[in-house]
Amino acid sequence: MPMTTSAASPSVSLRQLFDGVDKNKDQLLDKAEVKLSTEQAGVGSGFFGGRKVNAATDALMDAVDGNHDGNVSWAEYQQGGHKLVPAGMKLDPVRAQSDPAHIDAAVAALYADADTDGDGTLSRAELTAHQTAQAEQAGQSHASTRGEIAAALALDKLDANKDGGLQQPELAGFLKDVAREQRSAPAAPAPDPAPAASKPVTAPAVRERSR
Ligand SMILES: [Ca+2]
Ligand SMILES: [Ca+2]
Ligand SMILES: [Ca+2]
Repeated sequence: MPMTTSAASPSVSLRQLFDGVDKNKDQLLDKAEVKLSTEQAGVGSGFFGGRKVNAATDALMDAVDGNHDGNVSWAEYQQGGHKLVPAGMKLDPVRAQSDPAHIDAAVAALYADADTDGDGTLSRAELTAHQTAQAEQAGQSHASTRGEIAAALALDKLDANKDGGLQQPELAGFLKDVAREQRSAPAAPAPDPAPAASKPVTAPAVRERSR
């Protein structure tokens, strides 16, 4: 079992992440705030910087704005925080809520895959390469851009000790906090009561067997 030696919190909490984006402190993240936070993470460098920022902003809003009203509430962030995890993690958000060891295992598996020099830290290059490969495997367009953006955001937001790399306790601690918040989140609002077009339930065809 790894020893914990540092007294300071080794990881960022979901609440800290939310508060960092909520510049006007109205307890809602609007698109402009998410965009600013994305720019500040360094996503906007390079020739297509503006487009990258817009794409990343849309993706982030889409992931966590549960009711799609253009604002992300703290409750939505609590419920959707698990969607902010690096791509390719074998993390079951339901299991994570009751099983911290599941989170540790998922983080260890990610590092086994992505920490190619094995120093226990995901560097920007390692994160970019891993996230790019994940996007490629998922058949997504602009995989290398997606990889760069994911790495920039992860390092800007989750690098609690500000050493420029992501250590396992930084990621595992954050994910455990995400799981805690999801567990304590108010239930998602009930879906629209309009009846969904119900598919006729067809009984499996009974095959008569004559003997
Ligand atoms: Ca706000
Ligand atoms: Ca490394
Ligand atoms: Ca770090």
